[in-house]
Amino acid sequence: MKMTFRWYGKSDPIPLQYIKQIPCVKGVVTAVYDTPVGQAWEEEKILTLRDECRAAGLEMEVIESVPVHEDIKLGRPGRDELIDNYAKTVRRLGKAGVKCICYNFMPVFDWLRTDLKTKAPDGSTSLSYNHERLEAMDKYDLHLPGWDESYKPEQLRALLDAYENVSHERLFDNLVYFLDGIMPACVESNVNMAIHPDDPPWDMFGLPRIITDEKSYEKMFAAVPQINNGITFCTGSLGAGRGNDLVGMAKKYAGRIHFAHLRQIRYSGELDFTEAGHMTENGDIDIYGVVRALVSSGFDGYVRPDHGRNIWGEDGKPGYGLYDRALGAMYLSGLFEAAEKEIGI
Ligand code: DNO
Repeated sequence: MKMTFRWYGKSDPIPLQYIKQIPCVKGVVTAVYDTPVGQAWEEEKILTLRDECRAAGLEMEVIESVPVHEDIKLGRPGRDELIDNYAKTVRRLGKAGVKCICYNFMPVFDWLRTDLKTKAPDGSTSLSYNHERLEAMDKYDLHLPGWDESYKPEQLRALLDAYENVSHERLFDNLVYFLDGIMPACVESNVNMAIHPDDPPWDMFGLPRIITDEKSYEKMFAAVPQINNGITFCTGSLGAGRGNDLVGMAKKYAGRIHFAHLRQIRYSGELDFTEAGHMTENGDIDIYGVVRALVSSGFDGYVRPDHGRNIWGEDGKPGYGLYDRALGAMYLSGLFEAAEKEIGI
């Protein structure tokens, strides 16, 4: 296991040096942020970023994310060129020492929450999701917390309309087409793809979501069996789906889990949840059980803490402040050390 920490590049208020000071952290998870989605990342930008991390004593072996262009998800005619560009980025990243790329295949939106500052009795704040509130929103006029309104209203409308005819099956076929297109580059460059589950793991605003549970993984691995086609095991995202047996999945997919986002949530309704401190006792996800299952099943990937609360007066980027994620990283490392010693690794 290698412990990592997400870093948003130069605009991140958390300096690399602070990250280096967290005793267990070996590397950062970052990205080239200024290249439009769909274009290949320039080699020079990748190397500059890597060297900046290395100068701070940190590896850059994981990228999160190389975003997938909507035209690939929609299966539009221009997709082949976009997939070629993606493959180019994969090759360049591999050459720079990157081993794992986290990405997602969620239409239009990435993760969604309805509140970014839900206050706990101890004064800390965290992200939360309320399904009724989400359902009450107008999908054409969205102001979602945490969602950088990257689309102009007309663009959003056109995009949402374009998905009207995209069923779950079609979206899945488009994922397979994409993966088939980039797998040769991944195999050659020794880069593992790690798809992030849909967050939360159910359809949103009528948009299909396809990476939600064990069935999705079975289907995806059957269609694209190469080991370079793997997953980001995000306990918070998958855990929001009450039917998901996370300990069982950690065991079953340990060899396919190239990256693990280990975080905690507490259920507040059938489809509602609030994010919490990382410890098992802080919420409803059996973090200890997941770590034990990963270790005993031979997991050898990257790990990062995820979505920290705001504590100690910090007013950090939602989910990505320093303090609580640092606590999470240390807690998780302790669990891994104990599990590994117990099993004799
Ligand atoms: C949220 C993150 C996601 C993740 C992407 C991967 O905090 O886990 O935004 O980076 O879905 O592409």
